[in-house]
Amino acid sequence: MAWDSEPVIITIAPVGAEVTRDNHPSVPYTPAEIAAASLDAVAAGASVVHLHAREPDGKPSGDPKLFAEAIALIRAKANPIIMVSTGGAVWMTIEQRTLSLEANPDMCSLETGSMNFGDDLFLTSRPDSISSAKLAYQKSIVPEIELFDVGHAVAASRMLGEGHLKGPLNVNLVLGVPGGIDAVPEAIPHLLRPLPGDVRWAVTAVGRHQRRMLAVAMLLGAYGVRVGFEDNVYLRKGQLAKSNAELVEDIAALARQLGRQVATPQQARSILQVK
Ligand code: KMH
Ligand code: ZN
Repeated sequence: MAWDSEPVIITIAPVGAEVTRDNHPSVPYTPAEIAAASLDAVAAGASVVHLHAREPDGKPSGDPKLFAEAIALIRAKANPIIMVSTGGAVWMTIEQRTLSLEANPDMCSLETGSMNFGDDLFLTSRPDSISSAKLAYQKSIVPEIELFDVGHAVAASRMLGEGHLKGPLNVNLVLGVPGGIDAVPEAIPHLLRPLPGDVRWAVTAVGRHQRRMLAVAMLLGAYGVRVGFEDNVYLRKGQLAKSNAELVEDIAALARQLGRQVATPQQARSILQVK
């Protein structure tokens, strides 16, 4: 398939588990704030929303009620694909991380291995990964595999061969997390090498690497790219983005300049085979 034959799917990750209001004063915490930031981002061109939940004081949470509240507010006004995180925060147990699957999302992120994550350990054992995938499929939730390093791609390929994952795989190459693969163009083919040819791949890059690596990804034919405060709060060097939506507007404009159309939620559902 030609690199530009399909519109690019923009995922908005409005809040992760690490970013705080010390990094950006508008990091959304409550379900209402997360939903509002997501809806603005969808209006700007995002077609997938990758969600984490926070307590009102900003502490990361696995509480499915918080996820469900944000999801209901988003679905009341728009129809993006809703993806919940099962990566959660580094200190959460796998049980806490997978509670989000109870909130009836369309998709979920899924880890297939462990790593250093900054100064912390981010642990996902193979049995935990297999049981999380099983739980997602039982609930008809489509996983997106988060590949922070090449061993995660090898592990995903093995899980696919064993039937623990269903093809075609959706993967997100996460570049530049300290402890994972670095954010360089060469990382992309390196992460894809262990995977089958029909894999659908998207790219996330953290911090200052975001815009460059997403441009490379779009030119190489990635199905999707991700922006949002979870990964980066800057529009340009030294210039904070006004909002999550501004990051989406910027990457959507870049996509068009590079010759890629931007997918609508309906097109994203058809490309990713999500009902
Ligand atoms: N917060 C990171 C430790 C995911 O959403 O699946 C994990 C993470 C990945 O954010
Ligand atoms: Zn996440």
